[in-house]
Amino acid sequence: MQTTLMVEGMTCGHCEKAVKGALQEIEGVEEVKVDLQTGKVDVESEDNVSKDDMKDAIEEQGYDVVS
Ligand SMILES: [Cu+2]
Repeated sequence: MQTTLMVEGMTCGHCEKAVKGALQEIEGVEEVKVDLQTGKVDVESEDNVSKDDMKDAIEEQGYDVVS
C-alpha cells in the first residue's frame, strides 16, 4: 500500500530523519520517502497500517500533517 502525506514544518535533514525514523518504527512500514521542498512524504507499507497511525507518529515529532 502506498500512502502520501503532506507535512508542514520540515526544514532540514534533521527533520527528515525524525519523520522517517518515526514512521519506520511503525510495524508494517517498509519504505519512507521525504521531499523536503514540498513536504510530501510517501510511505510504502503493508495494507493493515492506518494513515492515522502515520499521522500520529509524525505529529509526535512536532510536525503538522495537513493532508
Ligand atoms: Cu530540521
